[in-house]
Amino acid sequence: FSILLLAAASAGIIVTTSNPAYTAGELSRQLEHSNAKAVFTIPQLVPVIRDAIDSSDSLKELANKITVFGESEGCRPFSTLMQDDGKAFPENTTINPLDDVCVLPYSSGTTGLPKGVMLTHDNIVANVQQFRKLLKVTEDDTSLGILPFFHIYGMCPVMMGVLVDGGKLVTLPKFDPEMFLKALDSHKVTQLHIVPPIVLFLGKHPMVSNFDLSNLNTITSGAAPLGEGLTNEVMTRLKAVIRQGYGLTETSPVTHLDVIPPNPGSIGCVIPNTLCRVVNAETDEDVAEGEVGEICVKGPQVMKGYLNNQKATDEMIKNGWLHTGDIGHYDKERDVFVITDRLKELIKYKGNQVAPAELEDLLLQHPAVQDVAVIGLPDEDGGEVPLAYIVKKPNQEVSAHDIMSFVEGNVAHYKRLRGGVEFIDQIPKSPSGKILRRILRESLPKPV
Ligand code: 4UV
Repeated sequence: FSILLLAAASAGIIVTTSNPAYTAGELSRQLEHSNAKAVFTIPQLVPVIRDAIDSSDSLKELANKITVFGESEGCRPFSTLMQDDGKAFPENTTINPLDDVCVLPYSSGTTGLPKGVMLTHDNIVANVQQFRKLLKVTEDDTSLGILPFFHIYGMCPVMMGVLVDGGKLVTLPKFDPEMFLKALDSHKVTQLHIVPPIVLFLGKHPMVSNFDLSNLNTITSGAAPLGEGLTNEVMTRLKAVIRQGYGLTETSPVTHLDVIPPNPGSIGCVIPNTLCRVVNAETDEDVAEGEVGEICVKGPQVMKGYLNNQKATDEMIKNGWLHTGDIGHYDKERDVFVITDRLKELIKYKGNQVAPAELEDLLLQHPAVQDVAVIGLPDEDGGEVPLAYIVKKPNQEVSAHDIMSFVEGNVAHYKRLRGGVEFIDQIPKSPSGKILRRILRESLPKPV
């Protein structure tokens, strides 16, 4: 994948990446929307790609343009491209870095359907240069590529961030707890980029103690909020540093990356050559230190725009400032704290702000809680009340009342779980680790 991506970039070819879990319908939408001219995939996914191509007349020509890593009937093996003596590489490719699109990942941004995020060569190169000094990868480092490379976090900070400084990147096809731990141990992994659910696994799972993770010195967590409590717990258990990175697909992606030693619970300071404001979302005026507002950023990593969607671009980038839709505050060191992962996810109880991430971090400290997600439940009295979905640890008994009392004893009155507690088997999450609150909201009984 890295050879393909970097070769295409050098040849001036745009790469759009998609989730391997996509259905034929989702794939055909992206193939059509991005105006794809060829498909590169693995043999296992050829049937779903053929279904996607067959579903639309406009995609017919792609049927003969499938290249696979491996072998599959009717497809070109990627290895045949590697046998070229270099003559096939287009000569005289001219790239205008500020304007030409390099990669086109899809993101829903703050609202709506997935949109093609136009990241130019300049966006990508600028961002790699901005974060590499903070990542501090050396030729002696080994990283584990556990995050999917189709997502901007796996593609840039992980894949490009490790390769650009000569680190070794061991890849795994998916997260399997035992395979993951074995790989960390046997490859003596030193640096790890993960998402909060994996931090949680490293902090809580008994199996972790059976492996030697003593080479692991730096863990970077991003893509979703990671609370101070869990961070400290895992740092103590693993004797490794955990610092957060933050950003969006629309920002190539890094805008914030904490330094070492980190400030647990914070995403750190804005990275070099980037500006950050925390603003009152209604007035667009800067808020003071410690006050909550929308995080806005400006820098060379901000996308050119959404493909064929000027309206959504203009809604997100105003006067050169990208409005993240995330709310947070900053401290006297100018370290930023994201208090919930999206503005619209904020729960407001009688006008008071309740951040789901804050309650989740607290609930994770409960000895019987394996995983948790908190959403807002519409409420006649308070506007919205927090409801917790809880995954219990195996062989643990705990009642809804116990959980509610635990929260009551630890937070201000307006943050109590007035919406109640539901026990479920698994918290729905995207491949990049974000809680899919929409799915939980949709499972709620509709008001009559
Ligand atoms: O568009 P996206 O799916 O992009 C990402 C990017 C993850 C990154 C970026 C830079 C890093 O250094 C890194 O380690 C990971 O996930 O989703 C963007 C939204 O994800 C939430 C926030 O709501 C963004 O608008 N998000 C990303 N990182 C964090 C986060 C974080 N550290 N804390 C809280 N929310």
